[in-house]
Amino acid sequence: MEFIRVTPNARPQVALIELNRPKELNALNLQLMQEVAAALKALDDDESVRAIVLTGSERAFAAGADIKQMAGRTAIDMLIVDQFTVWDQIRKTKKPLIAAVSGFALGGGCELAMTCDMIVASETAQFGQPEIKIGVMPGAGGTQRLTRAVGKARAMEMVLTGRPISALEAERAGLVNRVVPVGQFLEEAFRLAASIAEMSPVAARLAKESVNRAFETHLDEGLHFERKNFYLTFASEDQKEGMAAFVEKRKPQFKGR
Ligand code: CO8
Repeated sequence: MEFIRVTPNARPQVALIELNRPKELNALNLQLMQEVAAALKALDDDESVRAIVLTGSERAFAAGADIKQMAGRTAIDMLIVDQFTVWDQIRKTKKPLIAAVSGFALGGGCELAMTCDMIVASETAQFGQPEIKIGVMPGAGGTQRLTRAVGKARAMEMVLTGRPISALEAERAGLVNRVVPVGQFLEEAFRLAASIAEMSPVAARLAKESVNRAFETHLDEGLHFERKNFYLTFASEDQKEGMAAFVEKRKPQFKGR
């Protein structure tokens, strides 16, 4: 891996992926995105990992897609490179994925954070879709995920003016889970990940799928999907263990089976 660092057990059962292209503020070139997708796939397959944290540096989560790599491309070059396949792979990660964001999360960087399941932000984080300033528009889900997260009025303003919002604005708008001092954002993300890692991995996977379904379908279909996944949790040993532990007044030991 050239542009990322992967630590499978950064904390017990919690993996860390760090974007590591500091000179370019973690600009997302195709190779970096391919590395992230490959790392997520490997961590998804690793039974010792139950939750994943994705972070950048204190200065920048990521300042967007790599403008220098894209500048000379034609539409057909973009079509042939088809960089969104790799974004689709990232979106399909089964384990809970938390973005720990400090500094710039702009353009593709904001879109990458929003592709994660939750966002923990440092006070210095800023979220924006500045593509309009360079004559393009968001292309990796920005117009869709941002609008769902912060509503039409705010999303329109961000996408049409390119103005970023602060971490606190993002928290108030429902884009991020919590904002903490800059020295604590990664630890806070680990804490959140660790609290999920204690749960049944089977239930976490089915619950994540079900929450995501809420963005893709109407209520009746979503409720139906949820019900099937709910029934499926009763096929797991973890359901037996979780409920037995409650009755016996002890802490459950979930195995992911
Ligand atoms: N691409 C390439 N290089 C970048 C990028 C970027 N997005 N952002 C910063 N860099 C580079 C700079 O060119 C500079 O390199 P060098 O030292 O060689 O000149 C280095 O990083 C440091 O940057 P600055 O000197 O500009 O640092 P400042 O602190 O002055 O400014 C900013 C920081 C405000 C973040 C500024 O760098 C900036 O505005 N960057 C561009 C932000 C942007 O427009 N992002 C959107 C890009 S387009 C996009 O994301 C489209 C996504 C759609 C699909 C995704 C498909 C992959």
